[in-house]
Amino acid sequence: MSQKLIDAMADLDEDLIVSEVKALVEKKVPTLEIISYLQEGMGIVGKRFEQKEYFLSELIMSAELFNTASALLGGIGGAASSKYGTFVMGTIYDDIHDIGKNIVTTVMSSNGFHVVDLGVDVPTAKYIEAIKEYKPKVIGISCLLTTAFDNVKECISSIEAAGLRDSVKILIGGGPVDEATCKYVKADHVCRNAQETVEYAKKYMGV
Ligand code: B12
Repeated sequence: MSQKLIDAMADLDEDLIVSEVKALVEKKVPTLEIISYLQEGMGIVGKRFEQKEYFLSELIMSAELFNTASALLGGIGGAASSKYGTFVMGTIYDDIHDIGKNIVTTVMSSNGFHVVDLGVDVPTAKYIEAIKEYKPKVIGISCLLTTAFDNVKECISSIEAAGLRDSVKILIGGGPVDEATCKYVKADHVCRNAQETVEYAKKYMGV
């Protein structure tokens, strides 16, 4: 547990983030554990933003600091080879958050999945095209904005209307997404982090 890193991220203290990440890497703390501290710090940044203690500039800065810290971690996970099936992933339309999505795609590909990353602000048509083209057994939709929950719901019901719903399991994730959201948008499962995504994707792909 590194309260120091959580606090440094929450306080947007770049020097402390860099030195603490380096110290944890030196101590061979697992990369995903270090990411979880950064994520917890980001959660506090979000709360301070909500309470108007931080403004948009701080949100932007937090994203930059997260990227700086990630760069110190090098490749996340192990060797990349695609021994399992294809995983299609994107951030739903109207939403441009991509830090969590990028962690999930990197960890999935380093765990042996072939990942097709559709990017951010992804329209429904692009998901449908990708399902037809790559025939994945599992897809992922990232959503960080409660205002975009209806977009996820629309996307999933359009996938169903296109006759493709039975062919894919749909995982969702992102800060405010929970079990109730999962039920509301009619996804199959909500994952809290990248490791859980690997586990569920394996389960759904039967590996
Ligand atoms: C950084 C950040 C930004 C950056 C994003 C930069 C980027 N390149 O992504 C910038 C500054 C651009 C930004 C903009 C905005 N943001 Co913002 N942002 C954040 C912040 C602080 C951190 C998000 C983050 O990266 N977390 C770290 C990652 C690692 O965590 P994660 O995304 O949850 O991902 C993990 C898991 O959830 C899971 N996961 C994620 N996705 C998926 C998908 C699948 C399929 C699976 C299985 C798992 C999975 O695995 C990941 C790894 O463990 C959050 C606060 C928070 N607590 O989340 C606010 C937050 C999400 N933002 C918010 C808001 C309001 C906005 C803006 C509307 C602000 C504005 N007024 O303009 C805009 C919206 C822009 C848009 N159209 O998308 C609100 C949303 C509130 C709400 N109820 O919807 C939050 C919650 C802040 C707050 N508390 O008010 N933001």
